[in-house]
Amino acid sequence: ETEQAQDMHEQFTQFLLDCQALRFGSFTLKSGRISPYFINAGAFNTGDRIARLGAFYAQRIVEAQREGVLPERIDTIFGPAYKGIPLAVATAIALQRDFGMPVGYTFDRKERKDHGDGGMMVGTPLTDNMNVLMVDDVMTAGTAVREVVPKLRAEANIHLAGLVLSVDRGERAGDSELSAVASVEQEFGFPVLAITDVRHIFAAGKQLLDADGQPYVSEAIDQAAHEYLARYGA
Ligand code: OMP
Repeated sequence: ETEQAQDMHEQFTQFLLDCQALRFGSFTLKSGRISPYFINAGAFNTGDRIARLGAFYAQRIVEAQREGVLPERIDTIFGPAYKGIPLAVATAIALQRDFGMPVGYTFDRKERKDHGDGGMMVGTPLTDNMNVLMVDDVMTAGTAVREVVPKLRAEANIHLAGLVLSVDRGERAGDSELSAVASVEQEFGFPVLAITDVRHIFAAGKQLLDADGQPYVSEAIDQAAHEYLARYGA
Protein backbone atom coordinates (compact mmCIF):
# COMPACT_ATOMS: atom_id res chain seq x y z
CA GLU A 1 0.00 0.00 0.00
CA THR A 2 1.34 3.42 -0.96
CA GLU A 3 1.93 6.16 1.60
CA GLN A 4 -0.67 8.26 -0.18
CA ALA A 5 -3.30 5.53 0.21
CA GLN A 6 -2.38 5.20 3.90
CA ASP A 7 -2.81 8.96 4.37
CA MET A 8 -6.24 8.83 2.81
CA HIS A 9 -7.41 6.12 5.26
CA GLU A 10 -6.14 8.14 8.23
CA GLN A 11 -7.53 11.44 7.01
CA PHE A 12 -10.89 9.93 6.26
CA THR A 13 -11.05 8.21 9.65
CA GLN A 14 -10.25 11.51 11.36
CA PHE A 15 -12.94 13.18 9.26
CA LEU A 16 -15.53 10.52 10.23
CA LEU A 17 -14.66 11.00 13.91
CA ASP A 18 -14.75 14.82 13.68
CA CYS A 19 -18.23 14.68 12.14
CA GLN A 20 -19.38 11.98 14.56
CA ALA A 21 -20.28 9.96 11.50
CA LEU A 22 -18.60 6.98 13.17
CA ARG A 23 -20.27 5.90 16.40
CA PHE A 24 -19.53 3.12 18.86
CA GLY A 25 -22.21 1.28 20.84
CA SER A 26 -24.79 -1.30 19.79
CA PHE A 27 -26.62 -0.85 16.49
CA THR A 28 -29.14 -3.07 14.75
CA LEU A 29 -28.38 -3.02 11.04
CA LYS A 30 -30.67 -3.34 8.06
CA SER A 31 -29.41 -6.92 7.72
CA GLY A 32 -30.45 -7.68 11.34
CA ARG A 33 -26.83 -7.95 12.46
CA ILE A 34 -26.04 -6.17 15.74
CA SER A 35 -22.91 -4.13 15.25
CA PRO A 36 -20.64 -2.40 17.81
CA TYR A 37 -20.06 0.46 15.34
CA PHE A 38 -22.15 2.42 12.87
CA ILE A 39 -21.34 4.80 10.06
CA ASN A 40 -23.97 7.50 9.72
CA ALA A 41 -23.72 9.47 6.48
CA GLY A 42 -26.49 11.70 7.85
CA ALA A 43 -23.80 13.32 9.99
CA PHE A 44 -22.30 15.08 6.93
CA ASN A 45 -24.91 17.73 7.46
CA THR A 46 -23.16 21.08 6.97
CA GLY A 47 -21.75 22.84 3.93
CA ASP A 48 -18.20 22.28 5.13
CA ARG A 49 -18.69 18.58 5.85
CA ILE A 50 -20.45 17.70 2.62
CA ALA A 51 -17.87 19.67 0.63
CA ARG A 52 -15.03 17.78 2.32
CA LEU A 53 -16.83 14.48 1.77
CA GLY A 54 -17.23 15.27 -1.94
CA ALA A 55 -13.50 15.98 -2.17
CA PHE A 56 -12.71 12.51 -0.70
CA TYR A 57 -14.99 10.81 -3.23
CA ALA A 58 -13.47 12.79 -6.10
CA GLN A 59 -9.95 11.92 -4.98
CA ARG A 60 -10.82 8.22 -4.77
CA ILE A 61 -12.43 8.29 -8.21
CA VAL A 62 -9.45 9.97 -9.88
CA GLU A 63 -7.08 7.52 -8.17
CA ALA A 64 -9.15 4.62 -9.56
CA GLN A 65 -9.06 6.17 -13.02
CA ARG A 66 -5.25 6.37 -12.80
CA GLU A 67 -5.20 2.69 -11.82
CA GLY A 68 -7.40 1.89 -14.82
CA VAL A 69 -10.19 0.58 -12.59
CA LEU A 70 -12.65 3.30 -13.68
CA PRO A 71 -13.01 4.68 -17.22
CA GLU A 72 -11.63 8.10 -18.17
CA ARG A 73 -15.03 9.26 -19.31
CA ILE A 74 -17.71 9.40 -16.65
CA ASP A 75 -20.92 11.04 -17.85
CA THR A 76 -22.87 11.24 -14.64
CA ILE A 77 -22.63 10.44 -10.94
CA PHE A 78 -25.70 8.62 -9.67
CA GLY A 79 -26.67 8.72 -5.99
CA PRO A 80 -29.65 6.66 -4.77
CA ALA A 81 -32.37 8.56 -2.87
CA TYR A 82 -32.29 9.83 -0.25
CA LYS A 83 -28.87 9.62 1.32
CA GLY A 84 -27.06 9.25 -2.00
CA ILE A 85 -28.36 12.56 -3.35
CA PRO A 86 -25.99 14.95 -1.56
CA LEU A 87 -23.16 12.47 -2.16
CA ALA A 88 -23.69 12.59 -5.93
CA VAL A 89 -23.98 16.38 -5.99
CA ALA A 90 -20.96 16.93 -3.75
CA THR A 91 -18.87 14.46 -5.78
CA ALA A 92 -19.81 16.10 -9.09
CA ILE A 93 -18.90 19.53 -7.70
CA ALA A 94 -15.56 18.27 -6.36
CA LEU A 95 -14.63 16.49 -9.62
CA GLN A 96 -15.19 19.74 -11.51
CA ARG A 97 -13.56 22.01 -8.92
CA ASP A 98 -10.54 19.87 -7.96
CA PHE A 99 -9.86 18.01 -11.21
CA GLY A 100 -11.55 20.07 -13.96
CA MET A 101 -13.69 17.06 -14.81
CA PRO A 102 -17.09 17.96 -16.20
CA VAL A 103 -19.67 15.45 -15.03
CA GLY A 104 -23.42 15.31 -14.43
CA TYR A 105 -25.32 14.18 -11.39
CA THR A 106 -28.47 12.09 -11.30
CA PHE A 107 -30.72 10.68 -8.61
CA ASP A 108 -33.93 8.68 -8.45
CA ARG A 109 -37.30 9.52 -6.99
CA LYS A 110 -38.71 7.25 -4.33
CA GLU A 111 -42.23 7.71 -5.71
CA ARG A 112 -43.37 8.03 -9.30
CA LYS A 113 -44.41 11.54 -10.30
CA ASP A 114 -47.42 11.70 -12.62
CA HIS A 115 -47.40 15.40 -13.52
CA GLY A 116 -44.84 17.92 -14.78
CA ASP A 117 -41.75 16.21 -16.17
CA GLY A 118 -42.88 12.79 -14.86
CA GLY A 119 -40.14 10.20 -14.78
CA MET A 120 -38.23 8.44 -12.05
CA MET A 121 -34.96 10.38 -12.37
CA VAL A 122 -33.84 13.90 -11.53
CA GLY A 123 -30.71 15.65 -12.82
CA THR A 124 -28.76 14.62 -15.91
CA PRO A 125 -31.02 12.20 -17.82
CA LEU A 126 -29.76 8.66 -18.37
CA THR A 127 -29.39 7.84 -22.06
CA ASP A 128 -28.01 4.92 -24.07
CA ASN A 129 -24.25 4.24 -23.86
CA MET A 130 -23.69 6.62 -20.96
CA ASN A 131 -20.99 5.80 -18.40
CA VAL A 132 -22.73 6.06 -15.03
CA LEU A 133 -20.78 5.95 -11.78
CA MET A 134 -22.78 5.21 -8.64
CA VAL A 135 -21.96 6.58 -5.20
CA ASP A 136 -23.40 5.40 -1.91
CA ASP A 137 -22.61 5.65 1.78
CA VAL A 138 -21.75 2.21 3.15
CA MET A 139 -22.22 -1.37 2.12
CA THR A 140 -23.03 -4.11 4.60
CA ALA A 141 -24.85 -6.93 2.79
CA GLY A 142 -25.34 -5.15 -0.56
CA THR A 143 -29.14 -4.97 -0.40
CA ALA A 144 -29.33 -1.25 -1.20
CA VAL A 145 -27.32 -1.51 -4.43
CA ARG A 146 -29.22 -4.60 -5.60
CA GLU A 147 -32.44 -2.61 -5.35
CA VAL A 148 -31.26 0.38 -7.35
CA VAL A 149 -29.39 -1.21 -10.28
CA PRO A 150 -32.57 -2.51 -12.03
CA LYS A 151 -34.09 0.96 -11.71
CA LEU A 152 -31.10 2.47 -13.54
CA ARG A 153 -31.11 -0.19 -16.24
CA ALA A 154 -34.82 0.39 -16.85
CA GLU A 155 -34.06 4.00 -17.86
CA ALA A 156 -31.66 3.37 -20.75
CA ASN A 157 -28.97 1.05 -22.02
CA ILE A 158 -26.34 2.60 -19.77
CA HIS A 159 -22.91 1.29 -18.81
CA LEU A 160 -22.46 1.02 -15.05
CA ALA A 161 -18.84 2.04 -14.54
CA GLY A 162 -18.73 1.17 -10.84
CA LEU A 163 -19.83 1.99 -7.33
CA VAL A 164 -17.87 4.16 -4.91
CA LEU A 165 -18.62 3.96 -1.18
CA SER A 166 -17.45 5.91 1.84
CA VAL A 167 -16.87 2.76 3.87
CA ASP A 168 -16.73 -0.91 3.00
CA ARG A 169 -17.83 -2.68 6.19
CA GLY A 170 -15.96 -5.77 4.96
CA GLU A 171 -18.79 -8.17 5.72
CA ARG A 172 -20.00 -11.36 4.14
CA ALA A 173 -23.13 -11.28 1.98
CA GLY A 174 -25.67 -13.30 3.96
CA ASP A 175 -24.36 -16.81 4.57
CA SER A 176 -22.01 -16.64 1.60
CA GLU A 177 -18.26 -16.91 2.01
CA LEU A 178 -17.83 -14.00 -0.38
CA SER A 179 -17.73 -10.43 0.84
CA ALA A 180 -20.77 -8.29 -0.01
CA VAL A 181 -18.50 -6.16 -2.19
CA ALA A 182 -17.10 -9.15 -4.08
CA SER A 183 -20.53 -10.68 -4.59
CA VAL A 184 -21.91 -7.41 -5.98
CA GLU A 185 -18.88 -7.12 -8.28
CA GLN A 186 -19.44 -10.67 -9.46
CA GLU A 187 -23.19 -10.32 -9.87
CA PHE A 188 -23.16 -7.01 -11.75
CA GLY A 189 -19.72 -7.00 -13.34
CA PHE A 190 -18.58 -3.57 -12.19
CA PRO A 191 -15.92 -2.59 -9.62
CA VAL A 192 -16.93 -1.57 -6.09
CA LEU A 193 -14.49 0.83 -4.44
CA ALA A 194 -14.47 2.53 -1.08
CA ILE A 195 -12.63 5.51 0.34
CA THR A 196 -11.81 3.31 3.31
CA ASP A 197 -12.92 0.13 5.08
CA VAL A 198 -13.50 -0.95 8.69
CA ARG A 199 -10.11 -2.59 9.13
CA HIS A 200 -8.26 0.59 8.15
CA ILE A 201 -10.65 2.65 10.30
CA PHE A 202 -9.89 0.57 13.38
CA ALA A 203 -6.15 0.59 12.71
CA ALA A 204 -6.22 4.40 12.41
CA GLY A 205 -8.72 4.91 15.27
CA LYS A 206 -6.36 3.22 17.74
CA GLN A 207 -3.67 5.79 16.90
CA LEU A 208 -5.81 8.94 16.72
CA LEU A 209 -6.43 10.75 19.99
CA ASP A 210 -9.61 12.52 21.09
CA ALA A 211 -9.83 15.90 22.90
CA ASP A 212 -8.97 14.16 26.22
CA GLY A 213 -5.86 12.59 24.73
CA GLN A 214 -7.40 9.11 24.70
CA PRO A 215 -7.44 6.93 21.58
CA TYR A 216 -10.85 7.07 19.88
CA VAL A 217 -10.81 3.29 19.69
CA SER A 218 -10.37 1.87 23.18
CA GLU A 219 -9.28 -1.70 23.92
CA ALA A 220 -12.91 -2.65 24.63
CA ILE A 221 -14.21 -1.18 21.38
CA ASP A 222 -11.41 -2.81 19.43
CA GLN A 223 -12.21 -6.16 21.04
CA ALA A 224 -15.93 -5.84 20.23
CA ALA A 225 -15.14 -4.95 16.62
CA HIS A 226 -12.76 -7.88 16.41
CA GLU A 227 -15.45 -10.29 17.64
CA TYR A 228 -18.05 -8.84 15.30
CA LEU A 229 -15.74 -9.21 12.30
CA ALA A 230 -14.79 -12.75 13.33
CA ARG A 231 -18.48 -13.58 13.01
CA TYR A 232 -19.58 -11.50 10.01
CA GLY A 233 -16.36 -10.36 8.35
CA ALA A 234 -15.36 -11.58 4.92
P1 OMP B 1 -26.81 -3.04 2.89
O1 OMP B 1 -27.99 -2.61 2.03
O2 OMP B 1 -27.10 -4.26 3.73
O3 OMP B 1 -25.54 -3.15 2.10
O4 OMP B 1 -26.60 -1.92 4.00
C1 OMP B 1 -26.22 -0.63 3.63
C2 OMP B 1 -27.20 0.39 4.20
O5 OMP B 1 -27.41 0.18 5.59
C3 OMP B 1 -26.69 1.78 4.10
O6 OMP B 1 -27.02 2.39 2.87
C4 OMP B 1 -27.36 2.44 5.31
O7 OMP B 1 -28.68 2.79 5.02
C5 OMP B 1 -27.36 1.37 6.38
N1 OMP B 1 -26.16 1.35 7.28
C6 OMP B 1 -25.44 2.51 7.54
O8 OMP B 1 -25.81 3.61 7.15
N2 OMP B 1 -24.28 2.46 8.28
C7 OMP B 1 -23.79 1.30 8.80
O9 OMP B 1 -22.73 1.31 9.45
C8 OMP B 1 -24.52 0.12 8.58
C9 OMP B 1 -25.72 0.16 7.85
C10 OMP B 1 -26.53 -1.06 7.81
O10 OMP B 1 -27.71 -1.02 8.24
O11 OMP B 1 -25.97 -2.11 7.46
